[in-house]
Amino acid sequence: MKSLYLATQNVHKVEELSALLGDHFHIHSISELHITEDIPETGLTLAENSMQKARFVAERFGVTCLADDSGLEVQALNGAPGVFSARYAGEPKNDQANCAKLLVEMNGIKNRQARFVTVLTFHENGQFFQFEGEVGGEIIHEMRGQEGFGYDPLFMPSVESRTFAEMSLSEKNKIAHRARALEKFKLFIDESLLFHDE
Ligand code: ITT
Repeated sequence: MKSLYLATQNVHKVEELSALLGDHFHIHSISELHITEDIPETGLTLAENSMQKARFVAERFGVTCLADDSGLEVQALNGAPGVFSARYAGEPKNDQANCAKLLVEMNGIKNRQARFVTVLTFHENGQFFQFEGEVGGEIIHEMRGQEGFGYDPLFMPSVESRTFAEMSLSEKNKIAHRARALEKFKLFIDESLLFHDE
C-alpha cells in the first residue's frame, strides 16, 4: 500500500482523514518527518493555504502528501470567519474562544445560515491536485455536544437536529465537508494512472 503523509498538525483532522483513507493508503503523521511546528498559512483563500501546506511538506521531503485547509463561512458575517477560522479569536488557536466569539458576533442575527468548506491538496511526484467539499447548515444559539472539534458544537447541518459535536465520527464523516472532498479525492485515485503501475 502507498504511503501518504498528512500535512497537518491538527490531530482531529488526522483522525477524520485516517478513518476515511486507511483502506487506500498507509497513513503517516508529519511528526515522523520531525515537523513539529504549525505549517505556515499566509494565503487569502482556503485553496492558497491548502497548496502552501502541501508544498511545505512536498518541497522539503518529496513525499506523497495530503494537506487540508478548512473554514466556516457564515452568510450574515459576509463569509467570516472563513480563511481565518482557526484564529478567529486571536493567537494562540483556541476552539472554545472561537466559538464564544462567533456566538457574540451572531447575537441578535436572524439569518444563521453557514457552510463548512474544505480544500484538500494532494501531492505526488511533483504534481499537485485540489479537491473541494462543503456542507451547509446553521449556527445554533448555544454550544451542544462533546465530539469533534472547532465549531462543531455550534454547527447543525441541514436536515439534521443534532450538531456535528453530537454525532459520532462515522456519522459526521457521512456528510461533512472534509468527507465530501475526500470522496472526490478517492474517485480521483481510483481512476488515476498514478496508482495503476504499483
Ligand atoms: P493545520 O493547518 O495544521 O491543518 P488547523 O487547525 O490550523 O490545522 P485550518 O487552518 O484548516 O487547520 O483551520 C481550520 C479551522 O476551522 C479549525 O481550527 C476549526 O476551528 C475550523 N474547522 C475546520 N474543519 C472543521 C470541522 O470539521 N469541524 C469544526 N471546525 C472545523
